[in-house]
Amino acid sequence: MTFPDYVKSAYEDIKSMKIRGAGRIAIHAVKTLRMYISEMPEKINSENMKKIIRVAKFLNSSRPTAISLKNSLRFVLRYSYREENYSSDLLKRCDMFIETAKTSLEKIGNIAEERIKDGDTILTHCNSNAAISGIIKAHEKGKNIKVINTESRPAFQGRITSRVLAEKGLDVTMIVDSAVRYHIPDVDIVMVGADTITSNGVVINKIGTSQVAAFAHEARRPFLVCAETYKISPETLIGNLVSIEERPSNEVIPDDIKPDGLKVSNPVFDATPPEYITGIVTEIGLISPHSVYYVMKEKMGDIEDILRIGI
Ligand code: RI2
Repeated sequence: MTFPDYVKSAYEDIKSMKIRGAGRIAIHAVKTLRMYISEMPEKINSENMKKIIRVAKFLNSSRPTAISLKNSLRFVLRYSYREENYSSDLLKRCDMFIETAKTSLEKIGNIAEERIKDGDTILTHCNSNAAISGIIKAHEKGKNIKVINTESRPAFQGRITSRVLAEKGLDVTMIVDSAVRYHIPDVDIVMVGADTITSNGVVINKIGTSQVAAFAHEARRPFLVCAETYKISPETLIGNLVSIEERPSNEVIPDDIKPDGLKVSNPVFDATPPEYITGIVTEIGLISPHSVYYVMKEKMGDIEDILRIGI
C-alpha cells in the first residue's frame, strides 16, 4: 500500500524528531490520521477500514517507545472492529483525543503547580510539556521560583526547555546531565515527564531520568512525574516489555571523528522504578505509581478489547 505524501512526511517528522515529545507525537499522528479519514466516504467499508488501520500502523512505527503514540491511534480506532463504521464518528474521536490532550495538560499544570512552593528550585530533565506546565503556572501565579534544567544529551531537548522558560521570564540555569548530583542539594523538587508508564508503576522517560531519580532519592528530594493517563501502557499488563529506542551513533559522535571499530550505544530512554517516584501527576489527580493498574482499568476499560484493535 502506498501512503499519501502527508502521511509519509508525518512519519518522517516524528522519526527524525523534528516533531518530538510523547504528547506532541501523539497529537501529530492523530491529526494526520484525521486527514486520511476525512478523505473517506461517510460509510467505511471493511476495505477502507483496513487502509485506515494500515496508515495508523505506519504512523505508529515511526518511534517505538512512547505508548502515547499507539494509545492515541487506538483511541480513534477503538470500535473499528464493529461491522458498521462511519467516518464522522472517527473524526469526532480524533477531535476528542486532541481536545482531551489539551485539557489534560492544563489539569496536570494546575495540580503540579500546587506542589511548587514560593522560593522553590525545581529540577527538570529533557523537555516535557507536562512537566513544565506546572512550573510555568507557578511562575505566572507570581511564585518566586528557580529552575535547573539538564541539557539532555545527545539530542539536547533541554535547550528547548531553557528557551521556553527563559522566554517566559523564569530564572533558569542549564546544567550538563552529569552535574545533577552536584546540584541536587540546591533542588527542592524534581519534575519530569513520561513516554510510557507500565502497569506496575515503572516510568520510561528520557535517558538519564533514572539517574536523576536515584540522586533525588539519595538526597530525599520529591520526584514527581507529570504525565497524561494516555501514557499508560496496556500491553505491559499482559507481560510485554517496553522496547527502548536505540538511535543512530552519529547523534553521540559524528561519523567523521568516530574511530574505526568504536562501538556506540545510544538508548534514548530508561526505566525509573516506582520506589523512586513520589507521585505521578495525571489529569485525574496526583496518583501513586502503585495505583497505575487501577487507573488503567478505569480509563481504558477492557484491555483485551484495546489490544485486539491490532495496532
Ligand atoms: P511530554 C520526550 O521524548 C521526553 O522523554 C519527555 O520527557 C517525554 O517525551 C514526555 O514529553 P523525546 O520525544 O509529552 O524527546 O510531556 O524522545 O511533552
